[in-house]
Amino acid sequence: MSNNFKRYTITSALPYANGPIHIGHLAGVYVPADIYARYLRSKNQDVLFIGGSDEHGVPITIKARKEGVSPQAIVDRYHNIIKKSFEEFGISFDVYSRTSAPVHHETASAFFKKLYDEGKFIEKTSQQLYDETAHAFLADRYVTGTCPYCGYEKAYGDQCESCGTSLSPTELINPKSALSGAVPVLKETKHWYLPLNQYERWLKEWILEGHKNDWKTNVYGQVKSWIDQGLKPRAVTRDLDWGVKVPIDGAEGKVLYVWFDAPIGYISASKEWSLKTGKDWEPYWKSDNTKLVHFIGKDNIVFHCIIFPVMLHAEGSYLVPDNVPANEFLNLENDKISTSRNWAVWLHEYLEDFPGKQDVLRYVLTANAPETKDNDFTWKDFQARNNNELLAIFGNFVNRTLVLTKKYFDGKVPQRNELHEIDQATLESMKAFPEKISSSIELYRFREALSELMNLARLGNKYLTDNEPWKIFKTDTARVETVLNISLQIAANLAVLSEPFLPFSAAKLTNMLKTNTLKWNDAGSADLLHAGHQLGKPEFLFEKIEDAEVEKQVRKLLDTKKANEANAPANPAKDEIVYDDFVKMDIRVGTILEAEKVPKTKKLLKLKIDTGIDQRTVVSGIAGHYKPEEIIGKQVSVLVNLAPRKLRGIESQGMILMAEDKDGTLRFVSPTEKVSNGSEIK
Ligand code: B3M
Ligand code: ZN
Repeated sequence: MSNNFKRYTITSALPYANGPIHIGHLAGVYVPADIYARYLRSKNQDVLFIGGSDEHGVPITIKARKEGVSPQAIVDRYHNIIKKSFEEFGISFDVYSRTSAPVHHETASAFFKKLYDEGKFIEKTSQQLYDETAHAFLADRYVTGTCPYCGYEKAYGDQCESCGTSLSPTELINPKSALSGAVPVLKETKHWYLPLNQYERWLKEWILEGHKNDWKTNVYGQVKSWIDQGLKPRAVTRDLDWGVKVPIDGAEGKVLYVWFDAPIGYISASKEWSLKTGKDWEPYWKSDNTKLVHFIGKDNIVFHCIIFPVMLHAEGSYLVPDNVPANEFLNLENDKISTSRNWAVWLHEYLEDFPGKQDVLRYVLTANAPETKDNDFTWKDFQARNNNELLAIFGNFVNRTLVLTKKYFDGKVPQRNELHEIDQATLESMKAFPEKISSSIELYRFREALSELMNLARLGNKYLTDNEPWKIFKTDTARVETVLNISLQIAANLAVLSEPFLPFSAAKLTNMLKTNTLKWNDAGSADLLHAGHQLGKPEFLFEKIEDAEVEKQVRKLLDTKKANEANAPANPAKDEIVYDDFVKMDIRVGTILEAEKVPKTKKLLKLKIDTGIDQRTVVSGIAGHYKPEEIIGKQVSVLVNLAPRKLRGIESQGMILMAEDKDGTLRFVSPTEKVSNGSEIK
């Protein structure tokens, strides 16, 4: 570890307490943060790992309105669900707080008041969007509209989730109130703004110069484009009633903007920790020899790399982050994870369906972490990684080593006798792993670090398999003693080095080896277990995941998709037309006489249709919906005056009208009773 930091403050994005945690949150933020915290503790570093619920903000009040309950009821429900699921999943926070706590309201309003008293804000009266039906100003997610930068039609008033641009509500095109659906009007109101533009030079110096080599490119790139676009003053108050009240006269009915108050939640959580432990929180936020690291998802970069650091710098007594290793997004079965569409694997449900398998999910989410680009989680891959990696390599190696030691030496570590070349080479390789894994973790490359850990398990597995101690026990017991001694040293190294990634399995292995005092700096040694040391009872670290278990999960997602489609609103009507536009189309009833697949295509059928006018060929993209043999004789609606066009070399003279259902299924549009071919559809 090449630095002189005396302590580490690790923050993880405070999840909105308006829903449970899903695998996207874990992969993006909480598993990497936990690996980093556990690793540093194993290196005997002084760590403060902070978590908590973000309980203000419009997403919560919108949910409360929808359910007809108070925002406090919403946050109480989800704060407890989230906190419990983190605990069960082994996210080892030193404190897990919440921004509705009094300590946070005190801390956040004092922070605001200090900046206000020192004149760090700009006070501005402006026209804001107002919903006259709901009698409410429309801040942030209370208003949606089209993003002026990328055209995304469901952008929020404070941020476009599609291109990440932070917005102000009046920038939205065709804004619509999320409260009443009304088109908002403009109404005068006063707010306080953080003049980010005044800190441009400082930000350029601190980040663009100071961190161009050690911040991840996805983070550095987004920050640079933000600064290059030119920073503008940012409103830090809102006309809302749920949040931290603005602590100055003339601000009745106003609260701190959630993204002003939430990051201060890290500080108030530290104060809460301080009250519980008696330790002083200030060095973790104010001493130069503290390393502050924010773990977040990419949609939070601007708040953690620009806005919150400007707040801390403007306040004057705080550190700014040494690094913000934001991850990209994790998708699920090739679709964006979405709370509103329930397209997610919820942590609390995972823990119910896969009890005791926290480490399997930690492993898969780290191995597939979206560290530099969005990545995908599939249940097939989850099963494969468990069965082919954790079970077949790590688990198999450990189990064979322990079972053989029990069988041959009554569970006592045998002595090491004369070393063969393979023994020396193996021990040499083993020695290098702590540093390999360490250096990847220090660079926040947790996927890389994990694959190195698995390489150590592979080394042990190969060493044991190549030496086949079970074949030579009777003829060369001394050799078996050496082979198992070395295998046990590798197992003991795995117990230490796997702890940050697989804490539950590491604890089990540590218990089997009876090595609970070992820490990171002990790893690499070939003498972690001395001859004669009594081991515990061997037990399985992992078990096979059967097809049925993952098929159940995939079915659950497909049912969700179907339910979404069933509830999805029909597409909005197209622009209005006049009667003359309609009468141009000549639609007739026809009967399908012949049908065959178009070779080398999956979608096309070639049909021969009696239109009552003539018999003609029409090529139609319905092969995925109808079998040729099942549609002969069916009556269909045919647009007969559509200009002919060639499809895969076949001239199609018209088009069959199809009804496309929400799930994409295509169905003929046919008369309910038989009519003559050529009947006009009007
Ligand atoms: N509540 C999480 C999000 O944007 C947000 C993070 C706050 S960290 C201070 O989903
Ligand atoms: Zn956009």
